[in-house]
Amino acid sequence: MKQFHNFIDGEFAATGNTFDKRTPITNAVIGQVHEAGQAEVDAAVAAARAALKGEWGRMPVTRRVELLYAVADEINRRFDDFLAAELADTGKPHSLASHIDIPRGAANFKVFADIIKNVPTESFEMTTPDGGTAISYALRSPVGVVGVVCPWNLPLLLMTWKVGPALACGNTVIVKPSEETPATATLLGEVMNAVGIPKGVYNVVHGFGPGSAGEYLTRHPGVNAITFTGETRTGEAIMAAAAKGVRPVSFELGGKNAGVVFADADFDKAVAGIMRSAFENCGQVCLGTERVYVQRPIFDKFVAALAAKAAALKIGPPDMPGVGLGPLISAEHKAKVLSYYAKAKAEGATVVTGGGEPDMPAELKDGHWVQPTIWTGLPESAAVIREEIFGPCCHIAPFDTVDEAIALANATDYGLATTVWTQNLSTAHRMAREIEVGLCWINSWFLRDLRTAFGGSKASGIGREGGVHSLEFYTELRNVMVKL
Ligand code: NAD
Ligand code: 6OD
Repeated sequence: MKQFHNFIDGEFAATGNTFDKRTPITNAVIGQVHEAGQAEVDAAVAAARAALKGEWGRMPVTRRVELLYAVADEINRRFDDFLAAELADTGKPHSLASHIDIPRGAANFKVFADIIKNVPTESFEMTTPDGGTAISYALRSPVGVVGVVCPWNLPLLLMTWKVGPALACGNTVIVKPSEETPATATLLGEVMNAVGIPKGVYNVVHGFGPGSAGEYLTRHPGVNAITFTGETRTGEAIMAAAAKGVRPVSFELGGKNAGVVFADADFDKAVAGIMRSAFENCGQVCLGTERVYVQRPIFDKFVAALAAKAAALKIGPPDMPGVGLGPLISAEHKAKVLSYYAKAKAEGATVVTGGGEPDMPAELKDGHWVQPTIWTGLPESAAVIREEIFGPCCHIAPFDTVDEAIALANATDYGLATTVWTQNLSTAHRMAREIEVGLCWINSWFLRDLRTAFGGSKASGIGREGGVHSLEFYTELRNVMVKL
């Protein structure tokens, strides 16, 4: 049985307390996770603080950059190990993890190594009141020990998206992976040791949120800043914890994103794009579109085309040939998604396709499978249109005008992302300006350039990470004024 140990001060450490890790493919127990208590979190914080004062804290940026490149190269060298770990933890299709999750795990180190090496700080010359000259310049220093609290949907991608810039900026980190997906954060500890990242720079504590490692870490006074990806409600709890000591937070939270398809869109590309945005990763992507609005002249044709593709998705384990839909992450999450499937029916939805559980072969019966589901006919007040489900489902409604599409897209407390499909430039730019989101994709979805700002508006987050924007969170600027 695999053991998922905490990784503290460069050592893998067992604890007396373990919980089962089950694979969503069959619900079988595949490992034991060693839950960190207060003592382990204290030890991780002490190690991370000590590392700031040691070799890591004194290391020239050029050496740090070399080490981060080495981390990326080692992830690529151990690509198959990371892939196997991610597939066992999440059950997602092999093609998805091998094209997106694992490559991004490596890219997230390289891109921020390049940025820290190349981005200058500001400098100003001024005339002083006595007619002399002064020059001011800015120094960037690390914020210190960063707590990194992660979700389960893209475990390696989202964890390294924060660890990469945090380390590039000279911080030390303590990662709290989701209790559902402990594997790749643990494996990354082996990579850190292999390439010579000093002890205490990268630490991992396993466990849950409240009353466990998540709460102990975010409440810890030795943690200087907290970066978190997960549910908006969890963000509220972490923000309350961070208030003690007035510690900064960076939050990437939930969404209830709209996909908007205009009648002039390239029809096939729009159908393919919305297929991805609604069903990729079994709908467990914060950027996904559970609300789709289609302009009336193509509404019926679009619903029929999307439904045909959704119904044809092959449901199964990661290595099944042609698989397009894996399982949901857990029995608990499956129950939540199915409860929304029931609510949609109760509220009078037309179930265009899906709406329940698929018939799976005996050996997979206990996995967390649900059907890809499309509804129409609900009022905007319906629960499945208002609340984040995080499953492979969407409601499709017709609209007539650009104004109406904007109003519908904005009628939510969230503001993470949108995907707009049109060939009319004016419409595209107007939508981009008027939809209240952090991320607007035109004729694309989840197309990423890591130099750009990433984050959500409204209840979908606080702050932006990505490119130079990550430096704003992971460093402190000190202004130095020199009177000549
Ligand atoms: P979650 O909020 O339940 O858990 C995320 C992490 O927080 C886990 O590690 C969990 O153990 C920890 N946690 C929970 N309660 C805590 C507490 N009180 N104190 C400290 N830590 C605590 O989220 P999830 O279910 O793992 O992930 C799905 C959610 O994440 C969805 O809402 C999704 O939209 C969101 N998400 C957002 C983004 C984004 O970029 N905006 C990306 C991915 C996922
Ligand atoms: O691509 C990224 O950098 C990112 N943070 C993606 C988030 C996906 C949410 O599920």
